[in-house]
Amino acid sequence: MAVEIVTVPDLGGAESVDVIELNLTPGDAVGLEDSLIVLESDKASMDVPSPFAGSLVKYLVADGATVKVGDAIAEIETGAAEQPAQEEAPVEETPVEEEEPQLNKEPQSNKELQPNKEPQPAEQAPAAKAPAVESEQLIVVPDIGSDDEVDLIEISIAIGDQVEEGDTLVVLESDKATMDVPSSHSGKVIKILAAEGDKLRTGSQVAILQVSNAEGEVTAFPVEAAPVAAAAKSPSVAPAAAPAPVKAPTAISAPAATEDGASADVYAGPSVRMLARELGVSLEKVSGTGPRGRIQKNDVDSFVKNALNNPASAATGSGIPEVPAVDFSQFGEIESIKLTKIQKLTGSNMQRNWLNVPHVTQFDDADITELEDFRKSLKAEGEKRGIRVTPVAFLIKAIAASLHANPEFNRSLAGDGEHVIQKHYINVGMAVDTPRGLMVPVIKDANEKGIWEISEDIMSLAGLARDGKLKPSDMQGGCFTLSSLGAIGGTGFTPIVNAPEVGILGVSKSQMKPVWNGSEFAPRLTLPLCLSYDHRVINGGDAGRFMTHLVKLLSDIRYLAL
Ligand code: CAO
Repeated sequence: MAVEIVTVPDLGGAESVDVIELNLTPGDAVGLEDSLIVLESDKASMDVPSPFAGSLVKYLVADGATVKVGDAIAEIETGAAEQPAQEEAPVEETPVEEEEPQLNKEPQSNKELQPNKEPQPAEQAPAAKAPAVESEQLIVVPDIGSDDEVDLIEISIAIGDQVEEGDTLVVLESDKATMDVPSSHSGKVIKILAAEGDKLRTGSQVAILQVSNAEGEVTAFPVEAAPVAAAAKSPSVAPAAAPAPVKAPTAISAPAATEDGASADVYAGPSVRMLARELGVSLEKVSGTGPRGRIQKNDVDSFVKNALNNPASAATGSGIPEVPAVDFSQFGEIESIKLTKIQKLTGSNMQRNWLNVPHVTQFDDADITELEDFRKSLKAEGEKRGIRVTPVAFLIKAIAASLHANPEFNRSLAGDGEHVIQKHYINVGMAVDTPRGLMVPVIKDANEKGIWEISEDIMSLAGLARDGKLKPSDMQGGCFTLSSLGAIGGTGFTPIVNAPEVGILGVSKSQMKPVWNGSEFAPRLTLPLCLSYDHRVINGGDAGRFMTHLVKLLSDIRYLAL
């Protein structure tokens, strides 16, 4: 028994292609040359035949993924102890749709997609488990919690390095976080299969290690499945002879633009791309309604209709004059500091939310004198448990209870503009101030957790955010956001709604204030609360009720137990 990994064969020049079909399900019998998956480039679709007979263990790519030459596709268990080396199986190409005139007009397109029939370098490793003491182990990106591609921003190893299981091999950066890719094995780095600036996803190849058989069930792997010519074109299969420098500075390249002006990352088939070209539509601006966000022809049609009906749509902010560029150096010494990816993304999200969402902010104070007494009384037990309880834990708990009592705040506008989506789960996002920028991890099912558990979540998520180690899944699924500047200061601010959520609570620093109790002024610890909401979904009455409920819970936390 051996498990073989099938990789994307030579695409004849196409740099990256979409996986549009997974033909089998794990456990299925696979015959030699059976089609495993269907790929689609800008110009044609292609079957990838299996170079092995056996049974499918699992796919290493998802339907809708973008792959390139050399990416791992699937694992196949070949019942035999000895298998022939993986050959470059010819790609069976079929034109995508008859309506695709480009294939007729441009016969060279077909040629581009012809499989490379050149014999492969003799360096291919035997595919069977090698009897030798040493064998080769492919390391791929583990599950990163989403199907999205992320940027490779740092290679932490060099050819010849000895790495231990768990050592960081490369660092990836998504829109929201950076992640270390740890080595799943100990061994010597003999090839690095990715380069800085590459876009990788779950299952993408990272490196090949030489490991000893003591490592366990290591299967020899055909290391030269990607032809050299294609490797030269695609940085993701950069030959090992050109190792990336260790700890090189972060370099994030913009996604490559295609001839239709759309990013190569856009998920759309050739006929849709052609339609977009004909209509002069940039596909990057079109939201896909197909499976996994695939852009379909009707999405392009709707985009055009919408653009015609709203020539200067306020919803997108178009028509707003740009802020003029100023040469500040004429006034004194200056320095240009590059924004981090997270800062850029936060900036564009803030602008999008500010322009799209009609904001109203409402203010109130909660009397947290007793809450603070209780919180301080937890200190000794907290030390024993290794948990620090701050007012933020009570705020999250009270927000969750207020969302439950006021479900309008747990809604989002549906994309069709005709519905609102009512969520029946309660996840609360928490803004965290980090050196790389603002991050918003999400405390899941906050309504079902107690103060200790919420405090643990706050500590771990804020720690991961500050270390740049949040996974995309840690930041997804929020229903409402808390932005606490309490430890920093201020008396109030107007937070921007984190759309498509419809509410956000800003919290400033608590202060002792004299409060009239009916007969005298008494010193009370008051916490300033600022609730911004999307006035399309929430009306003032809803907001008033939400805030009053929240204030009641914080001012008398016994209500939190009800
Ligand atoms: N008033 C007074 N003190 C407060 C307070 C408040 N509203 N909230 C917290 N504190 C105190 C705590 O009591 C604690 O002090 P003690 O240890 O003496 O009890 C201290 O501040 C803790 O601060 P912290 O920041 O370490 O922890 P936290 O749980 O209060 O907050 C977090 C966690 C992640 C919310 C916070 O660290 C943070 O990053 N806030 C910034 C959010 C932000 O940037 N918002 C703006 C987004 S829009 O640009």
